[in-house]
Amino acid sequence: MLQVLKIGGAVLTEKDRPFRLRRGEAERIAHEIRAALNRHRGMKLVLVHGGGSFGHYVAKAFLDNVGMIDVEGFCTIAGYMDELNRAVVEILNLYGVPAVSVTPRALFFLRSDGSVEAHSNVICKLLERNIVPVLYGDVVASDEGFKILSGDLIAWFLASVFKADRLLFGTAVDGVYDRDPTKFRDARFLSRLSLTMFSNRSASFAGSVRYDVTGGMMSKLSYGVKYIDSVGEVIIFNALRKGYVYKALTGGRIRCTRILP
Ligand code: IP8
Repeated sequence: MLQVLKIGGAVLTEKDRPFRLRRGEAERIAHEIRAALNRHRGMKLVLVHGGGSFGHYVAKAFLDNVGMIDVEGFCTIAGYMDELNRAVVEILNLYGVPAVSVTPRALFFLRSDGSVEAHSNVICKLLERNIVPVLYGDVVASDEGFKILSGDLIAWFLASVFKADRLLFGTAVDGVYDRDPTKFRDARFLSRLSLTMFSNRSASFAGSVRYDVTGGMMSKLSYGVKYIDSVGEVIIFNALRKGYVYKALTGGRIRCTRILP
């Protein structure tokens, strides 16, 4: 069984304080991942994490001040993402997860039409050896200079290339609502959402932060339209709820939104 788990930056970092890891959450999640690997010995797992108050914060500063990601922006954002990734991988290793960092900017190229080119074979070789590759939202070369490649897109892309049995998005909210629940008290929680039915106006998301440069929940859903047919189960759930990462990885019952073709 192969699973791709994306953990959002809002789960792993303090969204209102730049460059702050939520160490307690990262440790709990690492512990839950180890427990899930113990339960299902043959499980292959790809981890992807978001940029949170590391990558998004710095990328926004460059986009606001320079209007683009120039060479300095590329190197600076890369540095902060590496720092976050280093901390995450260290915690995973501490809890016994055989995790290694895989730097997306060394494998991925973003074309101007939004499609992705990648050397995903390397990741395949790691999975065959029971390693847990840890990728992350990153800055990458594109045919229009440098661009931000969201961890969500990486997760969809790899889940589709590897025909993953499950693609799990661990976010800081329970899933998708028909309207923003922080603004509308009658917002309805969607336990299932069909991407064919999905329209950019009908679904909204609580918890997107001011400096999120990759578009939060809306992008997460729209990236999926291209890839969903080659992925098994796709679930958006709240990774801040204790035990949910473990349950999601082991097929337990959780409050979540199931994404359907
Ligand atoms: O949080 C964005 O990744 P995401 C990464 O998965 C950067 O969208 C560098 C802002």
